[in-house]
Formats: sequence, structure tokens, C-alpha cells
Amino acid sequence: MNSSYPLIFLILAAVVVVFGFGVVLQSRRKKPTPVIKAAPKKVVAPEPVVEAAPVVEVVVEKKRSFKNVLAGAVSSVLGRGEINDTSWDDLEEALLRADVGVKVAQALLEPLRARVKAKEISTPAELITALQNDMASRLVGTNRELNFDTSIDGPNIWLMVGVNGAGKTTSLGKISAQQVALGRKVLMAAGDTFRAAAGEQLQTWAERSGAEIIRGAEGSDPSSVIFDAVQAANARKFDLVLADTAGRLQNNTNLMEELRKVRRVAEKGAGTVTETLLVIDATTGQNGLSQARLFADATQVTGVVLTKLDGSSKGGIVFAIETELGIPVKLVGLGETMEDLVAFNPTEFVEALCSTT
Ligand SMILES: Nc1nc2c(ncn2[C@@H]2O[C@H](COP(=O)(O)OP(=O)(O)OP(=O)(O)O)[C@@H](O)[C@H]2O)c(=O)[nH]1
Ligand SMILES: [Mg+2]
Repeated sequence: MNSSYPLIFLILAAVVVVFGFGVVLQSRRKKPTPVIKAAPKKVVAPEPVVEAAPVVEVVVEKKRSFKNVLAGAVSSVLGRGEINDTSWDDLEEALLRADVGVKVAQALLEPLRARVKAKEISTPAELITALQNDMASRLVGTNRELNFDTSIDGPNIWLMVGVNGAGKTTSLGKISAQQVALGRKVLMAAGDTFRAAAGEQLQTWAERSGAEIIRGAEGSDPSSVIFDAVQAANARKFDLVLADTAGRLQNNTNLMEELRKVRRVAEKGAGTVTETLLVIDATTGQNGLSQARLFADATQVTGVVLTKLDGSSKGGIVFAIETELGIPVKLVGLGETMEDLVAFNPTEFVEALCSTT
């Protein structure tokens, strides 16, 4: 019995050893494989992706395109601790330089002086805000829609009139592109028969914008070209006739008479003139006002297209045209390409005029 002790002891020891190995192996097996975590990557800011965002870009671009012609005066006024005589001089001079006109400049500043006197306005910042609001309120609320009458039988006729080189043909081309994009069938009438090149220029715009065109012989009667175009448009169910005319000086009575005739004859057939757009080059400033007066007398102008505002520091003419003549500025030209004609937005315009950035 005694001799079997060491044997049992040995067997037990062997069992313990084997069991121990087993446990160790098992526990090793269960140990999760260590996950080698990658060292956290240093976050590198991605290169800015220059994405084409045409709509936003264009709007910003346009905003900048109005010259901030009042910026100098606004900065000077804001730079002083109080409103004093120099503040008023600065503002008046800047408004006149921007071609707002004497009447409108006074009509803007007088009530503000009274409000400062009454202590309603006490700081330069309040004065600038009030001026900006007053300027905007003179322009907002006006109907600037291009008048397209769907209730008439024949085509709508829109006439472009204005002095030489104002931008009539270019604006007509741009308007055509916009109207075609709206789904309207557009026929151009090359009523500038004065120069052969005028017809060519319009033809290019017709092709570019997806419109058709009726041209007459050089030197032919512009009224008859436009009349023919209206007849053709009516027969072929076009929605809109866009009629170009030759540039003329407002004080040339014969040519102004010709324009009256164009308007009369245009309506002899089936169409109706629903817009007569006077195209004014903004860089001509106050001179545009006398143009507007005489053209309005001759042709019942219904709206102004103010071109070249991209390069003009005389955009203030908008106030003079609207306040003194009551003709709405409907579109503004901000460059020479097809997209550079936009609906006039008064709030944006006033903000840009006064912007100091
Ligand atoms: N910068 C700029 N140029 C413009 C704008 N509108 C027209 N122009 C340019 O002004 C010039 C005259 O434009 P036209 O459209 O030929 O002017 P028009 O009134 O038809 O001229 P006439 O037919 O000769 O009386 C062209 O070089 C146009 O590209 C504008 O909004 N901005
Ligand atoms: Mg022209």
C-alpha cells in the first residue's frame, strides 16, 4: 500500500502539470489579439476645393460691380465722434458727385438735418443708417416687372430707344436670351436700318439667344421693318417682338418724330407695344435725365435700362430718373456678356453705394 503512494503522488503531479498547461494554453488562446491601433492621423485641413458656384459668385460679383461711390463720405462721417458741418458737406458732395441730382440730394439731407436737430438721430452711425434707409425707401415698392400682356391677341412688342451707343442692341440681345429662357418665342426686328453693321450685330445676338430676326435693307424705313416683323410674328404665333432702333440725339426733332412714327406703325397690325425701354448709359450722368425727358415725351417710355453701371461712378442717376420723371429703372447692365443684364434691386444697390468694404 505504502509503495503505491509515490506512484499516486506522481500521477497526481502529472495531472496537475497537464491541467496547468491546459489552463495556460486556454487562457493564451482566449487573449484577444491585440488590436494595433494606428496612431491617430494628424488631421490636415483639406485643400479648399474651388467649386464652381456660379449663382452665388455672380451675385457677389454683381454687388461689387456697383461702385461704392459714397464710401469715402460714409467713412469720413463715421470716423468722427459727432455729426458736424463737415459731415453734411461730405454727404452732400458725395451725393452730387454720384449724380443723384441737387433736388434729390436736398430732399434726402433736409429731413435728416431736422431729425438730428430734434435729437432723433445723434450718432454718425445712426445718420448713415437713416440715410441708407431713406435712399432705399425712395426706390423700393416700385413695380419693375417687364410688362408682358398675355391677354392681347397679337404679339407683345418691346421697343428699345435711346441715344447712340447707349447699349440698346446689346441690351435687346440680353433681354432676348432671358425671354427665350422663359419659354417665349422671340422675333427680333432690326429697326436700326441706319447702318448695315447694326443688322449684323443684331443677327449675332439673335443666333446667340435663340431668337429669329427680320431685317430690312440698309436705309429702309425702320417703321416698315418693325411692321413687317409684327405681321410675321403674328402669323407665326411668336409671343414677343423685340424691336431695335437706331441711336439718336434727343434734340434731333426729325429723328424723334421718326421714333413716334415707329411706335404708331408698330401697333397698326396685330401687335401691342407693351414696353418702351429707354436705354441710358449710366456714365453720362445727369445728361441721362434730359434724354429721358425728351424720349418719354416722344414714345411713352415705360421703363429704363441703365447700362454700364459696372464702370460708372454716376449710378446716383437712378434716383433722379425715378424721383423726377417717375420712370422705373427696370434693368441694369453690368457688363458686356449675355448674363450681364439683371433686374434692378434697389436694396442691394443702395447697400453697394454706401459700402465701405
Ligand atoms: N461695360 C458695359 N458695356 C456695355 C454695357 N451695355 C452695352 N455695353 C457696350 O456698349 C457698346 C455699345 O453698345 P450697343 O448695344 O451697340 O449700343 P447701341 O445703343 O445699340 O448703339 P447704336 O446702335 O450705335 O446707337 C458696346 O461695346 C457694348 O458692348 C454694359 O452694361 N456694360
Ligand atoms: Mg444699336
